[in-house]
Amino acid sequence: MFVRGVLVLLICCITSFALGLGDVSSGYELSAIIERNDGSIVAILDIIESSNLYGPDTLQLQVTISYEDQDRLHVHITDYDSSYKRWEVPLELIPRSKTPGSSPLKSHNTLFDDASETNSVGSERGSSHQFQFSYTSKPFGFAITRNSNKEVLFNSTPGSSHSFGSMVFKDQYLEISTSLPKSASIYGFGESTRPDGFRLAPGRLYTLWATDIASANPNVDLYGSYPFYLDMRSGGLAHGVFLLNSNGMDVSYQGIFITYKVLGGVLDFYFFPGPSPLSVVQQLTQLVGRPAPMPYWSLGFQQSKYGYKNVSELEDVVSNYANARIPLEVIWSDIDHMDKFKDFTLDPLNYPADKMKSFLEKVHADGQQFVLIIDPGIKTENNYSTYQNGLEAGIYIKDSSGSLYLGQVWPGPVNFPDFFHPKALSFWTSEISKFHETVAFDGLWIDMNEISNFCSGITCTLPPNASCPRGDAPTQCCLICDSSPTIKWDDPPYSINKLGSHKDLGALTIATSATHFNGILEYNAHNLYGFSEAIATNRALQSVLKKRPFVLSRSTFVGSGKYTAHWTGDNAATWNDIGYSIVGILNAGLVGIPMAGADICGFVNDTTEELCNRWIQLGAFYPFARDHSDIHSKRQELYLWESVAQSARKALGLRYRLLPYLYTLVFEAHVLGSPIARPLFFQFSSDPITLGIDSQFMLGRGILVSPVLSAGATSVKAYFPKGSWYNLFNYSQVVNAGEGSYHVLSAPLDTINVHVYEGSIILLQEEAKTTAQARKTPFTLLVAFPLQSTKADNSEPDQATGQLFLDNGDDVEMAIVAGKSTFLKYRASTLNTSGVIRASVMQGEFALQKGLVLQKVVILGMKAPPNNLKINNQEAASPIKCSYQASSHVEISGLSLPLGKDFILSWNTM
Ligand code: MIG
Repeated sequence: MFVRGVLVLLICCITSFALGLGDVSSGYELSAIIERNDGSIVAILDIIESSNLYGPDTLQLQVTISYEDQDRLHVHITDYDSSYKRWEVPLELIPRSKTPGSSPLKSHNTLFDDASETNSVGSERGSSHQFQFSYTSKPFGFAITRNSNKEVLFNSTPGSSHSFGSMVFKDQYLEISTSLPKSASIYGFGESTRPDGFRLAPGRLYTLWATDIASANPNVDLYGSYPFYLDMRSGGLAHGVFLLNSNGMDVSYQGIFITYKVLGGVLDFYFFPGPSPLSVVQQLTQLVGRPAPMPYWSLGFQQSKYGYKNVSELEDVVSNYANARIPLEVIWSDIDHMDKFKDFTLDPLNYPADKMKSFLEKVHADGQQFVLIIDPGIKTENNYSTYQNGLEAGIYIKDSSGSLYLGQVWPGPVNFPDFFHPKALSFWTSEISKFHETVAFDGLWIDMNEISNFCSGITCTLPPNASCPRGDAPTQCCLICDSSPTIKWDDPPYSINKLGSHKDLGALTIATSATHFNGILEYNAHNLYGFSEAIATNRALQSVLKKRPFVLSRSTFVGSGKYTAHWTGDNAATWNDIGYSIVGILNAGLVGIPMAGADICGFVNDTTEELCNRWIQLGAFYPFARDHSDIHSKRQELYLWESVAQSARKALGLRYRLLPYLYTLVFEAHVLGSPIARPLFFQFSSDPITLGIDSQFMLGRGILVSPVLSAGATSVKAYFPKGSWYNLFNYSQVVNAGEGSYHVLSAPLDTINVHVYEGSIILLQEEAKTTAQARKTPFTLLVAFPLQSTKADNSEPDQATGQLFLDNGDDVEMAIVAGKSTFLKYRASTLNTSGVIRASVMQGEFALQKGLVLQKVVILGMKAPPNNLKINNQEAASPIKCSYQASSHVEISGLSLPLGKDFILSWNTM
């Protein structure tokens, strides 16, 4: 060990460019640098000394550096020989242009108060860029520095400590590193299950290769791939780094550096300056696409199970929810309804079309919804019209011999639609449309899209005369497969750490030598399959339903959020998994997939009463809230245990009251990219304790959720950043956190702690069985002031702000449009003995047409009951009542203020 260290040191002292131990290549040197008219810089690099490890080096590279916008620096590195085509993520998936256009970020960033605030923090905004780009010539490396404080954020030049090697660029292997200060907190590189927590732990390798492996398995590459990280530096400044590359990769985080080892494509980096973590996500989603608008109903509670045997089981579940007085919005169907697991079919015995029809009529009449599953594998069967239609359209993926790639999933032998094929969308839309005539589903669930395959083979064929799938073991491969790699795409020189054990790229999926339209290799496009299916499914649903689509996808990529919601896959019913779920949801929100959830009560294994009880308390505050379990697991509908039912009524009751707030977050996500569920540091980035907190999370800016995540506990130790926090269930049990502190809160079995933060204004409605019913109830405006004003002198008022967005809930467009939606801002302030709440309407017509009314105002943090209450400068009179409750909580009831009109409510406590 010792000798080795000395050796490395000597080598790098003698020649800075000779290979160090562990280096793959000597790196490149700058040969020319050109400044173009459009302000971009092009650098030409030559290899210093070529090596053959992992294949021959690309001898000459072209680096293009451009500021596409104040909020985005783009560094693109590819082969200088432009006739040699390297793979890049197609523009159809992530549309991007080189010219800075008018930015939606700017037109919306005044809607939500801190969005504009955070964007102005960077002092250099307005005229110049937030970053500085610099480079070293030999070996070539580049650095990105934050202009405002000269902090180096990214630096790929190997340092004297030689902790990482030079940049490598080959056909099937790219390597680049950046140094980091030890104090940086790094987040991202999903998707995997993270016992370490949300903040990355030094020493870990993150492998990005979409794989159908249960999320119950920690620290392995799961269903999605997110080559993005958020970097939090001291003082709370944030920036983001996105490597727009869909190839398989290993990302190794070593505390003081990150190394990417990528199987192909180009090095296509985007740097986002923040400087707040929220603005980083806004900047990222401005590039990759803003999250899809979600139908209002998708915020309701949803029940699913793999293994509902027939229509009457579904009926029972729905009516049991009603009988137990637990809200149920959506009933789901897994692959159980299919005829022998074929997409777009119904099992004639257990799910006959006529029974489904009358079941769904009732579901819809009761204001509820129905979502069902489709898998990508289409059974290769002669009389199966879906299969034949796909054949005619010629849209199936091919193997390396040019035949259709034969895989095996639930129905047995299948071909897979290629969603890159220009004819795939019309095929998919037509199948969805025809099936919708039989089964009036409201949304679609796309599973198995990694793509999952029960066989692993370069080419597979059907065994003669054998039954496939085997009835006793349907998941066992029954095809005859040749799995000896014949070409370089099946067995690249560098092996990523797939599943933690360097499994073949083609294991559990299709061969990487398989081809899509135009010869696109699965090798390159593998991580994008779920993304491409989500786009097609979203578009198909929209044209069939003529409404806002709801899609739930298992496999996702950065940018998928523009089309789909996401769940974290097959977790387990354990106390560990309930905790991991928060990190999974935060990781999706970080890359623009804010509508995320985990299977409530756990998917594999049998849940327990206590676990399910705690899980519905937490799950009630997931953006996407669905109870789902495996065919082998015991039933876990919430009404099965009285304690769970009671918790569900209580926690979901609050969720339904919060629907206007949650829906406004959906809108904010759609126009700005902001996550719905956020880590605490998104709001309190200058408080370093928040950087490590992931057993609690926030909904938007104003609500903190502090669940119980361990067995037997009846209290929870929770961190409260500085200020006053009010329990949202009863407005009492105020936590006054001073400058930020841990508090032990009581959490008996029926209780989850949910707090609202000072400075927030939140719109509430009433509890109801469905979101449609909840939408008919009157509104309450909740205003939270600090319990004790912390302002030093008496001249500055305490402030609170909030917003409200409302529309039909399922129009295709979600936007502020006259007559179609309502958007309001609320602002309140209080000083000494007087206070005022103002509603300013940006669009009010929709709310006026619907006759929506504000009936109650709750003010928290009042030292004394208000006196001299005035509404629009008129003395408030009967039936308006004002009561002062415990814990400085004031309730003004009997109001009937139209929601779509401005108002001023003022008081004086003298
Ligand atoms: O091979 O459709 O993650 O939610 O219940 C398993 C059956 C296929 C995996 C999904 C899970 C779903 C299950 N599916």
